[in-house]
Amino acid sequence: MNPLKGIVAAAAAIAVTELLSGLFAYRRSPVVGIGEAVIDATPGGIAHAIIEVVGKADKPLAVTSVVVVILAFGALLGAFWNSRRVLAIAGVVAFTVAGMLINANLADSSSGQVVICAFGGVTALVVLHLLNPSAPREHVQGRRAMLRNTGLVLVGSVVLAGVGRKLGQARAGVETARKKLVLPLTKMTAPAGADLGLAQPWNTPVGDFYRIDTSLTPPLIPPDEWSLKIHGMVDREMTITYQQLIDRGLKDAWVTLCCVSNGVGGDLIGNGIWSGVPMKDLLEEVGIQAGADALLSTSQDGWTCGTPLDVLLDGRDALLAVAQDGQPLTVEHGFPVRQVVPGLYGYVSATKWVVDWEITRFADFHAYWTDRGWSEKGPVKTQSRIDVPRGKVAKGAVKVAGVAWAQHRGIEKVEVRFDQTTWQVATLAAVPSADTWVQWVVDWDAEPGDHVIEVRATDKDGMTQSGKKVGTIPNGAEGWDFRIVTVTG
Ligand SMILES: Nc1nc2c(c(=O)[nH]1)N[C@H]1C(S)=C(S)[C@@H](COP(=O)(O)O)O[C@H]1N2
Ligand SMILES: [Mo]
Repeated sequence: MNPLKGIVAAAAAIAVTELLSGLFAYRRSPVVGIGEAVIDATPGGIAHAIIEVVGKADKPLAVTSVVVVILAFGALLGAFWNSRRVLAIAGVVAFTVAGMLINANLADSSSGQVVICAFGGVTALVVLHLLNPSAPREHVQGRRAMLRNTGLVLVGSVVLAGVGRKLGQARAGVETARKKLVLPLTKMTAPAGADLGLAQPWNTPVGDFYRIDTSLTPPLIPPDEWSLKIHGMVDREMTITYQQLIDRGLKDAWVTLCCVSNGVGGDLIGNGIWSGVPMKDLLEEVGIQAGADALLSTSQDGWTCGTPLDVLLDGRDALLAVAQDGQPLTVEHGFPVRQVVPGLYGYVSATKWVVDWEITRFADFHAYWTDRGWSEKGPVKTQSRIDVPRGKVAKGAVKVAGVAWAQHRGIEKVEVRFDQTTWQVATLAAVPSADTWVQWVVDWDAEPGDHVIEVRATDKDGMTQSGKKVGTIPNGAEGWDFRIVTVTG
């Protein structure tokens, strides 16, 4: 009886993880993630032999094996749940942690996926507890009821897992459509001399790119169902489809995107090459009427932002982007179409999953974040960050390096000072334009002891960052980034 309860608890755990993965539109559920890890870890020769036998079924086979192992482990733990409770609980915890670690180490894992594993572990414990009566009297009376409950949990698990799988198919469908796209894209690498190789990569890998949005589950839009409606204070309304957008030809631009919520020294910033259609071209085509000063863009999930029209029309690389780093956008970063506007914080410019443009006036609307205490306009503030060293270093020659940004104005100069003495000018790496961050480096002859390193940047308008600290709300943080470094003798 008890091994059966263990199997049911394991099934319930799997069901919960499947359901949550489906609900939140994760690329894959924890069980599928473990299956993929198993495939990856299988030595090439063996994997090849298996594929020869089972053909394309290698993935379902791996996933089924993972399910069987989890259920078997459940049976084992269920068997000694009553006799060796602590050991059984420890077993569930260990198994859950292992699942979390495997999922956390997948190439494109997300923290949500890892959290879902934990929910699975908790579910297993709860079900084992509920199905095992603590008092012997209850045990005698409730045998029948217990059998029924076990059956109910099992049936419920199968239903929930099915619902989760079904929901997950929506994500899978969009992923397949994304993979099938053939866009006229050329893979570009960072311009020569931009990456000093000392700190974070100059070109942020898509998988490491910060993600900020209000959606619990990202919109899933097949490209052939996407269109953008342009209306409001225009001479000619227009609706453009994905194919029409692509057919206009794509322009590539290196642009550093950052979030207004990025505190001094923070990492809500990333740089990449974006490909898309200049927003200016579309705006000129619809004919903007006199008096309009804003583009109110809306995403498929109803998020809104207001962008000044003059910025969109001044010739900078404001793009209706379909690709990042030579690949169609990922679902999380706005697939199939998003905006990227150099020089403005994301909350006033970078609408992901954009489907509607209204040409209007700032006086006539509030957008998502301007309704919640953030400024109507959000030009990026000049900022700099120290990336290395961190913590302890050995005395002698040390490279102090980081990044600075003032998108669309450009960085003129970066200065560093040690222990609040005089500022010294850093060496700047190359940049393709004023729209990206720039890496900087200073050579330091580190003496033993604790040292404070501070950085400040000056933009091409001649504005030098002030040391005065300002918080992120309402329009971006200010102040110098600093590091306290211990130099050992
Ligand atoms: N639809 C939608 N687009 C959005 C947001 C959002 O919440 N919903 N957040 C914005 C904010 S605040 C930022 S900083 C950028 C972040 O883009 P990323 O997640 O691709 O880095 O997206 C912007 N676009
Ligand atoms: Mo943001």
